[in-house]
Amino acid sequence: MRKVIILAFLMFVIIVAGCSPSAVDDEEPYVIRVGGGTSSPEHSLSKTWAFFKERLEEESDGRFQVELFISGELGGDRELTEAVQFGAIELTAPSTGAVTGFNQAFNIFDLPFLFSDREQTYEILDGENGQHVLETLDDKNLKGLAYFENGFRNLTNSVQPIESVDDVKNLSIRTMENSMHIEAWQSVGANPTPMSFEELYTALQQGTINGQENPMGLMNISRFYEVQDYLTLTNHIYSPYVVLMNKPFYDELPPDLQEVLQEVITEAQTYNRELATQEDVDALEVMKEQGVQVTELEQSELDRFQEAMTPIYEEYREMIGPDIYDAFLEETQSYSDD
Ligand code: TF8
Repeated sequence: MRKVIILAFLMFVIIVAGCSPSAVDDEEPYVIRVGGGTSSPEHSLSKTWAFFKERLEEESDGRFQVELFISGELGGDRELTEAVQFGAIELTAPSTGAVTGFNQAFNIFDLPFLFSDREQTYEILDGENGQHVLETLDDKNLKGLAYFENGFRNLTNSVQPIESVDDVKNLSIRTMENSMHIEAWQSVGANPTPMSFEELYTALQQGTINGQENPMGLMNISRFYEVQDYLTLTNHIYSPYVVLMNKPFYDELPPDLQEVLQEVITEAQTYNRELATQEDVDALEVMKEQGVQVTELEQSELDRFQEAMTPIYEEYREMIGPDIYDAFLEETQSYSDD
């Protein structure tokens, strides 16, 4: 309810601002309201937004003003993307898995085991193929600016160490609200329940579900180690964060400010990826210290996970768009041939 009130308030502010004469005054700063939903200011994404605010205000000599609403006060990934779409806020960075409802092409990133190496993944995301997918949002009122990092997803649960794909059977696992994620876990015999990230800790605590999967930085900062005893390093999906801006807002910026914005976003991306990479390493150590038992899987076992999830590829080719699908597979394939 609070979220609804805040959103309604923001809408009201927009309408009033739109009517006031100061909106046409060139001296007024452009205000970028950023929405976010990770659970802590210490998470790499929260730190990235703080960095972005500081750098953008500095580089634009105050012509941009950035306001942060990044503690989940405006909702989760889906609500925030909607809020950007209709202009209640200007900027957010959801996981790609949360954006497929806005454009099916975004399923490409969440194909299980598509990406395995960070540097190569960055090249693909920042290169022609990744940028092309951003453009598919143009007619959805969304301007895709860049990819930040959520990270490689790993599996935790509170029942037993997962040492083989057979151990996953009947695990009741929370997934993102995304059909591909649901099918991936069904294909290995688990019992997936989609729910928003905001509800996850409580659901694990109350035992409504007994497993979840996320990048380690996020699970650690969310203190999942308090309610999960076993971590298995599956790296089954790489979740990029896609940086989305309200398109009319972006289009109306003077060209020099669009340029400053792009430059600072690129700077923030580099900063974010360095932080997220280190956070992944540190998070594993903290979780071990907190008593989480960590299982590394034999390659043969990872192959079994991968094999079971393979039918998803063909199934989603049409939905993603054969051109995008083929181009990504060709590029990832060219890396694995090296
Ligand atoms: C998920 C995602 C989310 C993130 C977070 C809100 O599992 O990984 O947790 O996008 O920033 O829902």
